[in-house]
Order: sequence, then C-alpha cells, then structure tokens
Amino acid sequence: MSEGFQSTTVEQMEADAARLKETAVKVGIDIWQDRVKNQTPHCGFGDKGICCKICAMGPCRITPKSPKGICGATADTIAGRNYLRMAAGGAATHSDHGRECVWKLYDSSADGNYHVTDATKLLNLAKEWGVPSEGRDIYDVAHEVAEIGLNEYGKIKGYQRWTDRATEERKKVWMEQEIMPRAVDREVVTAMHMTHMGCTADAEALVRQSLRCGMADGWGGSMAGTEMSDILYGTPMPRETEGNLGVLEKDMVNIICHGHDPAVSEMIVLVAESKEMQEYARSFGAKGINIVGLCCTANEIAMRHGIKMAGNFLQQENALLTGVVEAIVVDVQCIFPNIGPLSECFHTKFYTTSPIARIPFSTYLQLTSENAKEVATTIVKSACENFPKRDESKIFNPEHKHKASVGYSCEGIKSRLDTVTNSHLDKLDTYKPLIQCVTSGVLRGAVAMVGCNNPKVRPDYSHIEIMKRLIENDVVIVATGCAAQAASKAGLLDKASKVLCGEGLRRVCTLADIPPVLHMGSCVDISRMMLLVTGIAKDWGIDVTQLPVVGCAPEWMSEKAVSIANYVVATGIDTYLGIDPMVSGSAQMMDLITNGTTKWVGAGYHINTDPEQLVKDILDGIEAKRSALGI
Ligand code: MSK
Repeated sequence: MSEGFQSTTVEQMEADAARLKETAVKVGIDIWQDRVKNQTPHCGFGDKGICCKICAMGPCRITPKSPKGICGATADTIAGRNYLRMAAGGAATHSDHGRECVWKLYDSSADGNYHVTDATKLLNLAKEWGVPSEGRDIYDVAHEVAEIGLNEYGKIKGYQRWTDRATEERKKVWMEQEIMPRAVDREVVTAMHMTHMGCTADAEALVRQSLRCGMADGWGGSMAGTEMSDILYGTPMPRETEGNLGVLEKDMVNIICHGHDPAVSEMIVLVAESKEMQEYARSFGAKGINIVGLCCTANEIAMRHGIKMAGNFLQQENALLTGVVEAIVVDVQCIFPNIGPLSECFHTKFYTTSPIARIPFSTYLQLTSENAKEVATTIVKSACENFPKRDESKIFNPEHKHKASVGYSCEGIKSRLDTVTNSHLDKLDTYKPLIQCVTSGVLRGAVAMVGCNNPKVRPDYSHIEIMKRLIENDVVIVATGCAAQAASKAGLLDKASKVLCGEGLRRVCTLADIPPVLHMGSCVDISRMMLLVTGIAKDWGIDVTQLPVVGCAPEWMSEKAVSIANYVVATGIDTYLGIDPMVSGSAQMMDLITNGTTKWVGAGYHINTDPEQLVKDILDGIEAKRSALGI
C-alpha cells in the first residue's frame, strides 16, 4: 500500500492557490501575493539591519558616505541593537503566551472551565519544584505549582528554574558566558533598556543579551507554555489526523481555529464535539461540525484531539477563499489583519478573543477562565446558524490532503521506542534505541525543522525539498510550527511517506511505526526539542554540541524565530537559516552570530538562502559531527 504513496508537490499546492486567487479577484480583495508586489522595492538598509529608528533624530542609515548615525552609532551598533530588539520581541511574545497558560492552571478547578488532565505530569513538576503533594487535593497542588511558575516571570533574584533540567555541561557554559537567564520579564526589559538610544553600543554585548533573552524564552516562557498546556489539556501522544486545505468539508459547518494559545481552541473543540451542538448544526442542513486548525493552533489541537490541519502561515487567506468557512476564531500571534476585510467578502464570521490581538472587522468576545465555555458556545452556535448563508458561486474547495501522524512529544517518541525494544511494553524511559540507530549508522542524525513561511522565498518549497533530501539521506526529522504544517501538506507526516526515505530510516519507520517527519507541536514546543536533545545527550553521555543534530529554519519570518534561534544555539545546536538574519550590513555582527557564538556556546548560525546548498551544508554538518565522534 505504502509503495503507492504520492507526495503533494509544491506545484500542485501553487495550482490550488492560483485558483483561489481567482476568487480573491472576483470578490475584490487583495491577498498577500498582491501586497508583496505592491511593496516598494527594498531600499536595502532594513534588510541589512543598518537603518536605526530608535530615536527621533533619525532614521539614520549607514552608507559609505555616512558610516555613523547622528549619535555616532556604527553599523555594528545599529545592526546589533535591531537584532536584540527582534529577539526581545520574540521572547516577550512566546513567554506571554506561556504566562497565559500558567494563569489557566492557576484558575483551574474541579468545577471550572479548565481542569488538570495530566495529573502525573503535574505531580512530577511539583516534585521537581519541591511542592508537597502527598494527601493534598490535586487543585491545591496545581495552584501552588502555578504560583511558582508565574513567579518565574518576575522574580527579583536567581535564574530560571526550568534550566535545572539542562545538562551540567550546558549549565556551566551558560554561567561562564553570563547568559543564564534570570526572570523572563527582566531579560526582555534589559534588552529594551540596552538598545535604547545612548546605551549599549558594543555588538558583542548585544549578541550575548540576545542569547540570554532567547534562553529566557526557550528555557523559561516557552517551556512554561508547553508544560502547563500538557498538564491542562493532556500530553500529546501519537495519533492520526489529516492535513491541507482538503480537510475543509463542503457539507459540514467549518470552523477554523487560528493562533497559538490552546485555551481558546480547546474550548471550541469541547463545545463543538458535544451532541447538542452537532444536532444544532444538523438543524441548519449540515452533516455536523468540522473544526480545523491553522498555524500553531492546528498543531496544538491536532496533537491532543486529532483535529485536522488546514495549513500554515501563508495559507490563512487561502482557507477563507474556499468560501466554505462559517467562522474563524483567533487568539494571538501570526494572524493577518487582512482576515478582517477578507471575511467581510464572504459569509464568514471573524471572532477575536484576546486583548493582545484586537483586529478591525472582527467581533471581539474576550475569552476568560470564567466565561470560556459560554464564549465558545456563542461562537459555535453562530457558525452553525451561518451555514445556510454560503454563496455557492464563491466556493472552490481544493481536494488535496494527506493522512498525518502527529503528537510526537518526548513522551510520545519514547512510547514508540518502547514498542520496538520491549515486548512487555514496560516504560523504559530511554532514548538508547534511537542512539544505537545513530551510532550504528542506520540513521545519520536528526534535524529539527522549525519556522514559518516567508514570501522572500517560494512558500513551502524550501521546507519540503530540504525535508525530502534529508529523509532520503537517512536523517530523521522532528518538526514544529509551520514547518510541521508544510510537511503535513506534502504528506511527509503520513507513515506511507517512508517510501521516500533511505534504507536505514525506512527500516526505523517500519519498526517503530512512525513517519520520517515527527510532528512535535507548535512554536512554543521547540522547548520539547530542547528537552529531547538534553535527554539524548544525557543517555549518550556526551555534550549536546557533539550530537549529530542540527536545527533548520528555512523560511522563518517572525521575531519569535529570532528568539528561538538564539536559545537553540545557546543550547549547543548549530542552526541553519534559509532567510538572512538582517544583520549583513555589519561584518562584526555576521561574525558574532556565526563564529562568535560557536566560541562561546559551541554552536552558531549557518546561513544560505539557496535551499539546495543549505541542505548540502546540513548534511556536511551532520557528517562532521559523526566524524568527530568517530562513528
Ligand atoms: S505559527 S511564528 S508563522 S511557525 Fe507559530 Fe508559523 Fe512562524 Fe507563526
């Protein structure tokens, strides 16, 4: 059966997009492809990071004739400050998402809207943090753990307690290099202060704070987001679903959940799956309710409920252009403001739910711990009532979709390894079988594929082509965010896609019953990747920097990606970028983010905007790590 597997190509996806663009023209709305063309050609200063608009004397731009800004800031200073501000923006964003998750745990109760689902994970965390649990009500434990978690954002002394999980070697490096993260809010505020006019001008200090600020995200705010979401909504385990626009159903009420914080989407799923709501949908002529996800919300609800995934960042407008979406409900991050006017061209209702993402032309229903179910019910009901209002002349529903195996948390990966090595199905809690595959050469290594889409490159092409080349070369992939969505659209999360792998990886996929690309979750779940490499390094008995494991963000675009890249590098993982990090106007900055960080923390960036060359560089990097280990 698997021999008949056909990956959906980028060309096929582009053909669907071209047809949907015709609808956009017909209804008179611009989409991102139009807006890219309408932008004036880049002046180049912003791209290179050498435009300073931090104070009102400028903007100052660096040229051979004007090598300094009005205050005397050089290209190195300006590019360094811009870079740190991007990292701080990303760290703030991820971490505030994480904070909301901790608040939901704090607000949880037996009879409230949010509950403890994974009590074992909560009790393990309580033990890790010294919170007594013996004989106590689970919600008393939850509240105490949540209070400690919230304190990590603003505590006046000490370092992020999540870093206790790292290897001794990493902790030593972080202390020696003075990048061990303190309170999350403090690192972001420090970054903003350092980059204010008249403060830090030294590029090296700015890059060090970028690492520290990123660390406060990956080993702080993001890790809190992931852990608390698992406790509240369940730790993901492997399960089957589907991905790409074909998951929208013509005869059902389609509701899209888009954004990042699962507090909203979890409640929509809970309400929509109720018998009462399914019957309500049928009363309007639909066969039922079809919830689908976009971007990282898709990852969150696919992993925990098997909800289908409609696609990634640059697919958000396409999803509405199908004309079959009754409602789109968003929380925070990566939401195009154009969803507002676009939804007005259709019968689609657009709901915003967070004070952090207020968007014109939406109906704003703020969702809180107290009213979550009520708000979700209002939204789902209104979507059902909207079903008969579709305009048949505007409908084009692409058929492409693939099966997708999702939910490979660290616990999920270990559960698959257990089934291979342990016929009694006891929990071995080890990565050793995976390590054996790598040391024996059956697998050459692993790549963490992460990040967004970016119109600077052909959307999804870099993700998909790089992943195909890697699995062909027996490199297993873990993927999050929109990279995972790209894999889903191309069918690389389908177990049948093992036919595209080299012999070694194909054998591993068969034995462990996994696809070659392991879906690990949303952007905040890159914290899972940090725990995965930490666990592997501990089980192997080597440093993280020695592992034949690298990160790759071929189509990144957001500030969050800059923060992520900084904590991935600080954790000791070389990171391959397909989009320029916007500091090329400063030779010193380019040297610092490649060679400088390699000297300090043992890893750095490798940048190549040509996906063909980037994948060659990745494979060479993995082989170099193997040679250094003598394997
Ligand atoms: S959603 S940050 S476009 S991965 Fe997390 Fe995708 Fe990037 Fe947003």
